[in-house]
Amino acid sequence: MSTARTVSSTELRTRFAARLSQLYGAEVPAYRTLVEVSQEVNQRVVAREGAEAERLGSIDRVTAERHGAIRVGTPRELAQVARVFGALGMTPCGFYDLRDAAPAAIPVVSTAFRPRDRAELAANPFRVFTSMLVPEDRRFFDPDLEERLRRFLAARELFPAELLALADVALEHGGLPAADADRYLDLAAGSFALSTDPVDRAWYTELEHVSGVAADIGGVTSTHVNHLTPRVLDIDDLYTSMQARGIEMIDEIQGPPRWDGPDVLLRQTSFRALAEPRTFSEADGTLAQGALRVRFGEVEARGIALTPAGRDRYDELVAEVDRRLADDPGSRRADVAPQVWSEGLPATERGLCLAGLGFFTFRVDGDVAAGRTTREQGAALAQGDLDTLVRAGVLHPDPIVYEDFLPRSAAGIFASNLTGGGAVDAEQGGAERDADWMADVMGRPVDVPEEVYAREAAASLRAAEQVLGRRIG
Ligand code: OOG
Ligand code: NI
Repeated sequence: MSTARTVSSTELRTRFAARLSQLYGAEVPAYRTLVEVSQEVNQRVVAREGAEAERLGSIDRVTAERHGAIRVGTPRELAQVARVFGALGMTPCGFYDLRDAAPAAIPVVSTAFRPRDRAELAANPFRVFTSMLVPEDRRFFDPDLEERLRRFLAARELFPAELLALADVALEHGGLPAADADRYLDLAAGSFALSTDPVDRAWYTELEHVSGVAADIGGVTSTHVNHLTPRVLDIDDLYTSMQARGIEMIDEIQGPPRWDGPDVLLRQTSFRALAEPRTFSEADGTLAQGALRVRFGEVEARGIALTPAGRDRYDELVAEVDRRLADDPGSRRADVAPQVWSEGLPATERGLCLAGLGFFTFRVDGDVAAGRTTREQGAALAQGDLDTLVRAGVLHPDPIVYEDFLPRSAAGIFASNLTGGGAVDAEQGGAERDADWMADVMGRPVDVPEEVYAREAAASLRAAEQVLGRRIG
């Protein structure tokens, strides 16, 4: 009997994430070490903290969790990527402009494809940070180079037509028949493998003078996974454990510091990009062996999503840390940052919630739901506002994990892994690119991360109102 079983988008995503992990592990053996050490770290944290360790995600989710990064050259390619990942239940979320990101400008704009809903994230949280080159940007490319880049990019096909056709079927039906699913996964994973095609040395080098990322995108005829990032529960432990295995890490952990308060947003670090053998075609037509250093091993720890007010506070703290470091050149970031943070951010989850700085969902207390309220809780219910209900223990806040990215960290990781910064002409104008432009190119909306979190918080309050039988003000 033939089986007409359908493989859902969710299952396709799970299988694709596993395939990509296999592929990247075969291509970059140090990634396997990173995954191994990540798992050791996570087990240590669970042993040390018990249930607390799973507060920001079950250990099963965290163990399976990866984000990939890819880079494409044109709006057409980006629109194709949207179909390939759309088939896996991943939609664009967030717009990141890295062209003027400190500390290193990169000629790309980016979004992340990810499952939007909590349940889908829990089933498999795989996401892909996707950057697109902006050859029109005069700060990086002159008209002549832009023209040659466009011609080069227009002549390549990143994805086979069969893959795109299957993607459209999956998008329409929410999955694929089993045999098509296998084919889809083969073609999709194959599209992100490192190509063995010769790299035109002169062309690659010319682009590299502008930006290493420009060369990685526009200097080759295919795309590839740039990195595949596991999630850890203790990134400081990971960092020292990797060093202990003799793997060279970038200088710092990017993002928020280690401090005594709650983990927020995203902390990331990576091992240095490795020299990978590649074949080059030389000006005289001969082939030569060489190496490129473009792929690295990133790892991340995730914390609580911040509200726009929390995000403003975060940006202020980042600026304040930089200011103090500049004022006192002898000081160390690892000392200054925790100090600045403890002055500027509540030291508890509940404090973060009550200050309106973090995103939380709200759960009605079990006793209250069963009709057993204390006097204080009764008074809080009569008053009905969120703060009072939380303070009285009628509602328990649960943190919403930050599922997105941080441009500053992204640029920091880029920068730490590039040799030679490239040349940016700050006098020249940049091409207008924003989330609407990107949505237009892809023919689908780009979600605003903070709106996704706010909707989730609001939905939990509506559910709590149902339980309590009254409105929460
Ligand atoms: C993407 C860098 C951004 C992250 O985790 O912030 C990123 C790239 O190198 O192409 O992946
Ligand atoms: Ni990344």
